[in-house]
Amino acid sequence: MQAQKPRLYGIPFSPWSEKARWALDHHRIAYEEVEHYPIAGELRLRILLRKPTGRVTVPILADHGVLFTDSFDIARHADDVGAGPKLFPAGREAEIEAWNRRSEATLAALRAMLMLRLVDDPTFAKAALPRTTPKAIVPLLLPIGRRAIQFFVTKYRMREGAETHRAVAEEGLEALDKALPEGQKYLLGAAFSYADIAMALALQGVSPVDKRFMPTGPGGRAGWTNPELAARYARLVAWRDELYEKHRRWV
Ligand SMILES: N[C@@H](CCC(=O)N[C@@H](CS)C(=O)NCC(=O)O)C(=O)O
Repeated sequence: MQAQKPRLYGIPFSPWSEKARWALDHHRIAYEEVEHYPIAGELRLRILLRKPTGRVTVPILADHGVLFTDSFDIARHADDVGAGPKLFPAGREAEIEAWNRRSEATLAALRAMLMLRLVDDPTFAKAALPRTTPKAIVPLLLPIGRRAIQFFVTKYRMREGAETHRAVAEEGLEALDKALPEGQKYLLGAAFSYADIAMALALQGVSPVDKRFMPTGPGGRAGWTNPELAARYARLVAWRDELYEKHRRWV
């Protein structure tokens, strides 16, 4: 009998889910993907995690009865069981953890900037409705789409510290810029590691990666691009693109 594959609950266009997918694919781990739909899928996650209250997020990896509920933990697990070169080289764990914290803060700030910009945009409200919604009733359901986005804005407390998101995002990008002097390919120096994956994905809200690698979410390229930051950090976007071309394998 074939052993059951691990299941990855995730959102195809979410940078957090992509971090987990990249680590699993790097290690050639076979898994089954289960698409999570924000809001509509919340109850299923609560049942899976047996967590009736508090915040639930994806990615989640269910591997033979063990649940890994954060992209970082999924990547560590992939490194423990996988076949590819280590993404967490011995002795560098603390450094990688610090880059991951920076990636989280930068991404959360960029996501908040993006959503607060689009919360009143009717096209974005439309994208929050299930893809199968009959065209004729879309206009009637737009207020629900809008409420769904507002729920998301509240869930991640995006309005709190609305003035600081930009500074937080810039701090993360500046740190990355300093850590990668001209010609340096990897954050830890000689080898590709999870620090590179974490920070490459932090750029998803500056300028999304080519759609060969992952889809761009609701709002499209224009919505996900921050033109000013993309121009200022063009060198980092180019670094990210090169990293993808060289290291993003998929199964
Ligand atoms: N620290 C977590 C953060 C995950 C996170 O923020 N996930 C968001 C990504 S947009 C999510 O689950 N959104 C869908 C939802 O809230 O329903 C991780 O790295 O896994």
